[in-house]
Amino acid sequence: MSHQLLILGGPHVGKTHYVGQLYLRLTDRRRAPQYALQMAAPPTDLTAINHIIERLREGRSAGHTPSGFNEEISFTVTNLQGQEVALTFPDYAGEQVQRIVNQYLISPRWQELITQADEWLLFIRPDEVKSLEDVTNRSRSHLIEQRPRAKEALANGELSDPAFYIELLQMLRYVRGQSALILARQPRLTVALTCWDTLPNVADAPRPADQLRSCLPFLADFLAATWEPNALRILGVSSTETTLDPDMPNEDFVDGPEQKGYVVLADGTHSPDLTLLVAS
Ligand SMILES: Nc1nc2c(ncn2[C@@H]2O[C@H](COP(=O)(O)OP(=O)(O)OP(=O)(O)O)[C@@H](O)[C@H]2O)c(=O)[nH]1
Ligand SMILES: [Mg+2]
Repeated sequence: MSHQLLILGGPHVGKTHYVGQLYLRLTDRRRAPQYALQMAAPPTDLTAINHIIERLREGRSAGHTPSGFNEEISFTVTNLQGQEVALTFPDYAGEQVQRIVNQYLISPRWQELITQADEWLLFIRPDEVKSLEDVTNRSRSHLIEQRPRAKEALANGELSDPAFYIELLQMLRYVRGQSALILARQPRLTVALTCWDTLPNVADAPRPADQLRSCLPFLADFLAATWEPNALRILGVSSTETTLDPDMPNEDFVDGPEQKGYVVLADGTHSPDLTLLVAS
């Protein structure tokens, strides 16, 4: 069995830090045996993750993935049933995904990745969702006061965040040759709400599905209407548990970045097992 997973997300949503922390979890000899996935064949080429691993070990954040980077990290893991799962993470600059939506262009490699994957892991960073208010998230009575902002967005050809994610998912399904009228069963979709530690209202809304509904209600409705419930997961993740500085080392990380980070499960409980985001 080969599970192919594609990480999707715009710029600055936490893709690279997650992949770095996942790698460190899988290679942590002491704790790795307790995780849902174990490394079976480590990546042969560490070029794409060397930089992020180095930075995490120093307790510093890494920068933006350069636009022409496009490295892929591939490794094989086994799940608790002993089945092998091949994970391929393309580490690309998030602008590439924005370009898919803004320019309606998909490179042959992206087309291949989108079509071959049996799971899409869509990273959304709620604390950076812009509140461009429109009829999808506010009642019409509020629209008068929002007119200047809406005018500016229109002039810039700017899509609101819910429109961006819905358009992206519709385009990806189209590229796979799927009709928008049929409930999506394949690929499985995992929406990961990233940088969970930055969210102010988790005490009131501890479940990731509720957070999605509060920050992107239009997208939450779209997913409920278009994805088979069994093929849809909405989870949260904090890869670093805190906001790291690019220059000032965080002393806690120097003792082991693999001890930081958690996944927020559907019921709102936290697990230190970062592999749960990619485990089937
Ligand atoms: N507070 C907090 N910050 C995080 C977390 N994960 C990532 N960040 C920060 O978010 C920013 C973006 O993270 P990246 O992993 O570089 O994001 P990316 O999606 O790879 O971004 P691009 O390479 O620009 O597409 C960085 O400044 C990270 O330090 C987290 O779990 N919590
Ligand atoms: Mg990156």
